[in-house]
Amino acid sequence: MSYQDLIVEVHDKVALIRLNRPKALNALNDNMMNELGEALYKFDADPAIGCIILTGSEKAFAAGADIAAMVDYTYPDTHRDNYIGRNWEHILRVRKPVIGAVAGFALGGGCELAMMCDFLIAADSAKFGQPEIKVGVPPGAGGTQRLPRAVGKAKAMDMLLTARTIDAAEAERIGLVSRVVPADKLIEEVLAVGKQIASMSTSVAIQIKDAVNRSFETTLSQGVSYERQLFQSAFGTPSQKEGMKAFLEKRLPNFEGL
Ligand code: CO8
Repeated sequence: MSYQDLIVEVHDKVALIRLNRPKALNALNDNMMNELGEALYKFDADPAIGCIILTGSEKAFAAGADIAAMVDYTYPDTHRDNYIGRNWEHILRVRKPVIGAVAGFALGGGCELAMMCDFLIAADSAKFGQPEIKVGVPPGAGGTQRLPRAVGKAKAMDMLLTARTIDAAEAERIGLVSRVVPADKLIEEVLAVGKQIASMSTSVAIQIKDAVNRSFETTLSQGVSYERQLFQSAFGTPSQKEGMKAFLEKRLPNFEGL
């Protein structure tokens, strides 16, 4: 399948989706978000894929929602068309792991989209920010909700209210990204992480992702209870049999198709 605003590649069991509107620093428009949903659902349903990477260009992951497309919107337009809600959150329905690989700008809706990934690996060139206040709007794709959950209230308020941009080192220090790598090694490093994840049981990866995401929505005791059910049910799966037998037989496990 070919796309207008995405470039899509497959590397072994890892799908790499690149946002591709270079002239607008990957500003996120309707077509791109629709295509992103299509690509994500296609790879999520593909048994040959175990991990998905979402990235942009060297200059920008995405510099925000497309301001030129939004400037003349009215409230009746945004409300009637369910702006943002209709096509920005496909990524949240993907069951397989999604890694965000961020180089350059991840601003506004770009930072919000990045935060919808399961975790982020940043190039040392990455810059994160929620500058919506400078263009006269609050964030609309989860910035006021996911940023404080990721980095705490103080840093989130600071970023959201001042519109300041933080660099990759600060993003790693405050827990917004899990690792920082040299910009020229970003894709190579993230592909290696994706392949590591895809080499293990995809079913178990899906369960882990589901349980971690639940921890943000439930009480501790409900979350632990859910995890325990997953753990106990694992003893009815081929992943558990293969993984534990391989350990005792001192060989590498073969999780192919699991
Ligand atoms: N929307 C549309 N076009 C953009 C955007 C954007 N968000 N960002 C950059 N561009 C365009 C520029 O207009 C410019 O186009 P042209 O060459 O035709 O003039 C081109 O990309 C290159 O940009 P610059 O010349 O500005 O490049 P610089 O390197 O000088 O600056 C910056 C880079 C700092 C990233 C600068 O472009 C900038 O500040 N961009 C806007 C950042 C911003 O405010 N983002 C938040 C947007 S609002 C938002 O995301 C709301 C999210 C709500 C949820 C989602 C709703 C759908």
